[in-house]
Amino acid sequence: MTQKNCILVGVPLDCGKARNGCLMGPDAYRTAGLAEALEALGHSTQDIGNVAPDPVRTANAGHLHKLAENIGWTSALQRTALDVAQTGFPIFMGGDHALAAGTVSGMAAHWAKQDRPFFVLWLDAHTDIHTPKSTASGNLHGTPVGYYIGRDGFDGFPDLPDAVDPKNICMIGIRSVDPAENAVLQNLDIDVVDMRRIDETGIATPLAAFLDRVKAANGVLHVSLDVDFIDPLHAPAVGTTVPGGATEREAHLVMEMLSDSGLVQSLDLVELNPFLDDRGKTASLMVDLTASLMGRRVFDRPTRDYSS
Ligand code: 6HN
Ligand code: MN
Ligand code: MN
Ligand code: MN
Repeated sequence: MTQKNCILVGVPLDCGKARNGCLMGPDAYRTAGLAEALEALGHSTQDIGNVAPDPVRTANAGHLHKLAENIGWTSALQRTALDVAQTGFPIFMGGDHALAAGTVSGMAAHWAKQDRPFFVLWLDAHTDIHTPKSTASGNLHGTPVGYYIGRDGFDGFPDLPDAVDPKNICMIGIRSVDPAENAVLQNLDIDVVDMRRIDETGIATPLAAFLDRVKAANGVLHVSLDVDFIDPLHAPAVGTTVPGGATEREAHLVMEMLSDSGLVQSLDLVELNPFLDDRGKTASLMVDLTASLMGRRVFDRPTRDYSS
């Protein structure tokens, strides 16, 4: 992989759900040696510290958990993404998945200005496509996809500069979908690769097909990696564990194929709750997966062509 200027952005956002702890995520990545791992691969790194949310007051949150704080983070992160994307490869160290409303919409706006088609790979047990109106839990970390594709119901949130086309989204690892999410997904062209499909075809086949589409469109790719994509056996430090997830090797293979593709331009690391970790093993795994994405290899082997 070509050498990148990695911009590490700390996002101690913890308001997307009730259980606290994701605010410690950025420091857990620092402690686990994310910058050092990237530098060992020849990349330059710049840790710009932690972002803070814009101050927002909103009445009428209803059953929504910390609505105003979520809105303040979305505007601050949209701005930050637009800003840092100009100088390097942003790595957003979360923070819970509510941060993706700001990071993904900001990256989409950045690439729209360059006239490049923008694609998203969503690695998660969940589809996170609720709106503030459809969420039953009231937890806004279940809504970022709904926001950045431009669904209605995000009253009070910043206007969406450039919506992401659902056709340009692939979700892999899916195994927990709420009824309202299932209903809206029936009418959208998002490629939802659930665990059953991974069992049936292996994880490389649907990923290779998606990467071919990105390449054919001369597109760029943002990756949003939720800790719960991985099986809780390997990655226990997350509040929303769902059994039956990707194995450690499946997760590495995804990252290695992404690295080979050269298409990825930005990354979210989300939902790490260090308070729930087992001697830092989840934080370390997330750092190792990022290293695989950024070019780390166990062995110099010829690149395999997965296209059919
Ligand atoms: N995540 N669908 C559930 C809800 O509360 O809306 C879970 C959301 C999980 C959020 O994966 O980042
Ligand atoms: Mn909270
Ligand atoms: Mn998620
Ligand atoms: Mn999830």
